[in-house]
Amino acid sequence: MLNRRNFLTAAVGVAAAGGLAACAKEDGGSNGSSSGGSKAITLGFAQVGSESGWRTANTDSVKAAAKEAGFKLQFSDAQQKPENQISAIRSFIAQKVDVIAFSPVVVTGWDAVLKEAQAAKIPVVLTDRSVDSDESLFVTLVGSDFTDEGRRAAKILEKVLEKAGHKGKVKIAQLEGTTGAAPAIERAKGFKEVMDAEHKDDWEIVASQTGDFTRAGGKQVMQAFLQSNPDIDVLFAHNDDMGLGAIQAIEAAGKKPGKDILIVTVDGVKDGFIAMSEGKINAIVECNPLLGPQLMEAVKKVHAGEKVERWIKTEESDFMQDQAKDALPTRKY
Ligand code: GYE
Repeated sequence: MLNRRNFLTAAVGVAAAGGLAACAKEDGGSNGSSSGGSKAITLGFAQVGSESGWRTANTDSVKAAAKEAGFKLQFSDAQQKPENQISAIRSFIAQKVDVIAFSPVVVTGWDAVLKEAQAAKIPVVLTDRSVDSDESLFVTLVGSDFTDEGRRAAKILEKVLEKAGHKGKVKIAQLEGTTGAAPAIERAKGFKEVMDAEHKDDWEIVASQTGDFTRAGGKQVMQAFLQSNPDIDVLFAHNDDMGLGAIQAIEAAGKKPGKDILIVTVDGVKDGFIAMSEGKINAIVECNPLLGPQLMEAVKKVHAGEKVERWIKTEESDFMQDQAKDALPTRKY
């Protein structure tokens, strides 16, 4: 995974990867027509699935931006299964696409297939989620800093607790994303970092389990949490969808989401903002899914053998409940 510490080492990899992209170009890598003019870039994109509102917005953004850029897009939906993504990438290699982009479901298990892409001289661009593999195996990552999102969630929770006038111990339940996925690992890590540094004596995570980033998962796990820990003060959900599922479970248990249990989520999709404007979510840490334009820009450069940054990040904000109503009409996803 990328972090500031290994950024320099990563920068060295860029030169090599840039050379690789240039090779792919010279080889004529594309399977497009032989009309002689500039051929459309063929991009193979292996998406995670359709587990959340965030993912739907991300898929729409990728498809629209590829069209806008004039690329031929080979799109595959892995239904949250890494093995489906591996098959999709192998098929992109067999088709000799120009560039492969993918959002890895989990961080591990990619070395073999990434080496196959490298051997075929097809550059790989990661988007949204990162991998644990050697950084020479991909050119860049277009996506958010999930560790920072976890930190931001903890910092905004301080404000939420203050606003609610909560004093003393804070019992926190955490709904984790898909086990082994970069956003699940890193959001938990960032949150814990702030908690350990600043709230060691008053905050405690009393329950933490995966809800697989889905609404159904969030509802089911929250039901179990409420049974084993009826005195939860706070829910930190790694995405809005799990938070929305949990809200149903909280209401079914006769409690008021946003009051009896304070809720902080990540993403900022429209349904999350609606729940926040209804007082059911207290704060949202935004994670921008509209990565399409930046991704296509990176793909274009990589294909042309130009240098790109190792990590292309997006602008994000945090929202408290009292900002929800004003922000809702201008939300783009
Ligand atoms: O937060 C969640 C989605 O990888 C950032 O995946 C993405 C996460 C997002 O399912 O809603």
